[in-house]
Amino acid sequence: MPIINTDAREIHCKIVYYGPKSSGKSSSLQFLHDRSSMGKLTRIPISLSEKDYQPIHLYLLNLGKVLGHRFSFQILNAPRNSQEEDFYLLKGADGIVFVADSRVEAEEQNKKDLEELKDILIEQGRDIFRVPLALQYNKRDLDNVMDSYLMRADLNKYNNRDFESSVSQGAGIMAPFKHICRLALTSLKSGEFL
Ligand SMILES: Nc1nc2c(ncn2[C@@H]2O[C@H](COP(=O)(O)OP(=O)(O)OP(=O)(O)O)[C@@H](O)[C@H]2O)c(=O)[nH]1
Ligand SMILES: [Mg+2]
Repeated sequence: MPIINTDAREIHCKIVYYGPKSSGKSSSLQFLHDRSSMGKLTRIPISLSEKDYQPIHLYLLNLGKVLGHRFSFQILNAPRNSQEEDFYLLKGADGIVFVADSRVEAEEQNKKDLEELKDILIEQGRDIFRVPLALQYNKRDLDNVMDSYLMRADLNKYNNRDFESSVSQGAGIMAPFKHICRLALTSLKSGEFL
């Protein structure tokens, strides 16, 4: 749910990059950061004091005024550690990009992690069919990848838009990001979360 501060006239939406270990979540965000014009997508370093916790990657995208409020997206990603950490990462997400690993050997992990995402959302009282979600099939540059129609059969169970990407080739990363931002804005404008 977006954080709306009516006094300060500010809205913050939360976008989470989620998916199996090593699928390319951090690389995707780093790519977006490197490509963002005039440093609009700012990386905020966060260090957590607990030594067992991995740092969360947080980026901020300020979009200027939307609905008369200063508007920003908070884009988060964290290495996969435990369901408990995933729970807090996903809490209140206004949009999720599920980054899948296209390699054949990652098939079961992709399916398992999508299932876990659904279960976490259920625990949070949310329905995966209604949460803005985009699928990004990453690492398409590698030789041993699944056909994308098979990945779609495995993973696109909730009627979401899906995208092929390769961070190594700098292809297909911007489209799912723009799509999820658009979906989050649409839910906000439709008043679903207000
Ligand atoms: N060939 C290829 N390698 C990629 C691609 N995207 C990421 N990688 C590599 O895959 C490895 C893991 O990428 P990360 O971005 O760290 O993956 P992650 O999803 O953030 O992983 P965790 O934080 O551990 O869950 C790195 O060595 C990347 O360089 C891609 O599209 N193609
Ligand atoms: Mg990472």
